[in-house]
Amino acid sequence: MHRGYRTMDERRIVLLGKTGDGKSSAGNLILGEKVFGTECSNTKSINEKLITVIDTPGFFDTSLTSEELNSEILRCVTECAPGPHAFVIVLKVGRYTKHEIETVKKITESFGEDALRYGVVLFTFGDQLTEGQTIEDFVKESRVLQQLVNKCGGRVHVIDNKYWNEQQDEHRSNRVQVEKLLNTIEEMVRENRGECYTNEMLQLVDKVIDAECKLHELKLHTFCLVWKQGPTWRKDVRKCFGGRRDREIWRPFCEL
Ligand SMILES: Nc1nc2c(ncn2[C@@H]2O[C@H](COP(=O)(O)OP(=O)(O)O)[C@@H](O)[C@H]2O)c(=O)[nH]1
Ligand SMILES: [Mg+2]
Repeated sequence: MHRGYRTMDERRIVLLGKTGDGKSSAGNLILGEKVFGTECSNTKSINEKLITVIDTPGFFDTSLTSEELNSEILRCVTECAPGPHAFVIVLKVGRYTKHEIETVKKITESFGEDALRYGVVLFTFGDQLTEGQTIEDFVKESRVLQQLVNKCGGRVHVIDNKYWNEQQDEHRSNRVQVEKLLNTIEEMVRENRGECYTNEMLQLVDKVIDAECKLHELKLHTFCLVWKQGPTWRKDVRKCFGGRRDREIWRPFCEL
């Protein structure tokens, strides 16, 4: 929950794609630190903006039922309520097979075609591009890929997590490419007038988180008031709530 940071300019980025295509590695690269692997989301301040990256398991490539898939998605997107500013679709440079087409189809089925208004395609394994080939050239070779990139407003970038970390050539440098990716996201946020992608489920999650935060603040406030009243009050309050240990909400009062 990052409610406390809400006053700062925040960008929430969700990484989507197949297992093994480099989502977690791309997340680490964007945040400049090895955080993904075990974690689901992480936030760093970059260029005076809070960048939250939400990594996802490869739920689009498993045999989950649509109900299970939705609950997995819900678990992950809870981290970015009321919604992400960017869906980064991570794909490997290589053959765009039926499997990849299926993955992209599942993304649009789960979030709606509208999600691509917030979409950026990020290719990994960039070192597999042939000499002098740009990512735009590579995309042009496949009609389906070109269609996907077009639907994402032409937004496409490429990194290579293994070979481009020390490269000086700006086309083959992760540092330069991540900078470009973040600039593209900024431009997209401007085009979308600062709005993030949202849907009913995300809005509901947002409301629950807000309610939890308010409840927490209220409990803290009441707890401080009782504490200030001195030992007699504390004893009485403890007596009053002592038998209600079953509910988490009363626990601070039991320990007064
Ligand atoms: N050569 C190369 N290997 C990569 C690249 N990105 C990820 N990998 C490797 O591919 C494997 C899967 O990467 P990971 O980030 O865990 O993929 P995820 O399952 O989508 O999160 C790991 O062994 C990575 O080191 C890349 O751009 N180039
Ligand atoms: Mg991963």
